[in-house]
Amino acid sequence: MTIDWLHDIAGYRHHQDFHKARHLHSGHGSARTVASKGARREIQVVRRVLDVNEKMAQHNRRLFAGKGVFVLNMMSSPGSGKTTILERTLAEIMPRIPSAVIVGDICTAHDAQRLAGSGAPVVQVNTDEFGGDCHLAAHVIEKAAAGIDLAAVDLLIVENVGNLVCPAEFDIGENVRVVVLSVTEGEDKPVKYPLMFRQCQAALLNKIDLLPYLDYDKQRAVDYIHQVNPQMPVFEISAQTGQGFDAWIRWLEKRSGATDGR
Ligand SMILES: Nc1nc2c(ncn2[C@@H]2O[C@H](COP(=O)(O)OP(=O)(O)O)[C@@H](O)[C@H]2O)c(=O)[nH]1
Ligand SMILES: [Mg+2]
Repeated sequence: MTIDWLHDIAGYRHHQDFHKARHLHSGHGSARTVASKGARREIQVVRRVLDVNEKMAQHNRRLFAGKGVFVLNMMSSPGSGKTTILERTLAEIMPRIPSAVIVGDICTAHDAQRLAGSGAPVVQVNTDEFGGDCHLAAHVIEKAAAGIDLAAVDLLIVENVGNLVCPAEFDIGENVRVVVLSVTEGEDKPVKYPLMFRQCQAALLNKIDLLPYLDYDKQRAVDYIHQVNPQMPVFEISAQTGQGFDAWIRWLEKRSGATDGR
């Protein structure tokens, strides 16, 4: 069991460029008074950041494929239950499917400490060391993965920084993307943040154990998800009780090629 600390990623400027450009692009504050020529230049910065990231993501994809590692990128808003889902998921699949985790947060190693109990190697990325990024970019994943013995791993799970916006824009070289939506977040997040739901191949609707205590229209949430992504499988789960986990684990095993015929 190892927890590695990744604090020093030199020369990282994506966050500042990306967000500065985004804000100018959308006309925030004084940016409206900036000449359109300047705005065009800033938009190009966004493209460049994403182009560089895409190249790095392709590099990662080749690296992981070469080692026979399947990569899952799990995303959601903060607190929807990603770490709790992963604790239970790893308890179910380890050691049958040798797995490792990269977890991103702005500060603290709390999640790595929680996940280390699974026996999986865990690398914690703290993005406050390079600008407080609200997402994990491809080159961060490459550096974090260097701390993992990929030859000993079949499944690499990335718990992205809690955010329903930015992580969806950054390919990290993953094979599959999963979004978690918890029932305490309201039904309409899929239509408010459609890119995230469009970009993912499955949705986990978490905390369904709380439904009896909430005024929550589950069918409406599922309909909103399908309005954005009509084919998306939606797994209704409770990471607290384990309800719905069989179907989720079966899907994960099938997608990762690790199925044992269950
Ligand atoms: N009732 C209930 N609480 C949950 C469930 N999953 C997670 N939580 C709680 O939600 C909070 C945030 O969970 P965490 O896994 O840290 O979310 P993350 O920020 O997405 O990684 C914690 O207090 C968890 O105990 C669930 O299925 N049911
Ligand atoms: Mg977490």
